[in-house]
Amino acid sequence: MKKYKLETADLNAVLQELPGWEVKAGKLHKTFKFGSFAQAMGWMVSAAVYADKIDHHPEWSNVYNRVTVNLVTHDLDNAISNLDVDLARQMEKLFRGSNY
Ligand code: H2B
Repeated sequence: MKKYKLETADLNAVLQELPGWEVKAGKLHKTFKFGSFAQAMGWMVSAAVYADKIDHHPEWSNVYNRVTVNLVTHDLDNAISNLDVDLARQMEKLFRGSNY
């Protein structure tokens, strides 16, 4: 998929549809909270499979049942791109679609 930087207006529109996401330190950011460590790990594995499929990889960290995610596009000089939004949408879908 072709990657392109999102302009501020487009980014703001996208943020309206992504609950809990914000731009923090220039990155698309959210902390997900799960019911357990196992659920957090399961979600991370599913998200990682998708990330690898689209060849776009998150910056993220886990502490027990929380996963903090920062999405940015290194190849576009650390801009937020359509691929960051694509990955954020999939993360939401996986989060909502499971019993987290
Ligand atoms: N992930 C992220 N977050 N940003 C990138 O620019 C990026 C990536 N580039 N994953 C991809 C891999 C690139 O290095 C490969 C060669 O397609």
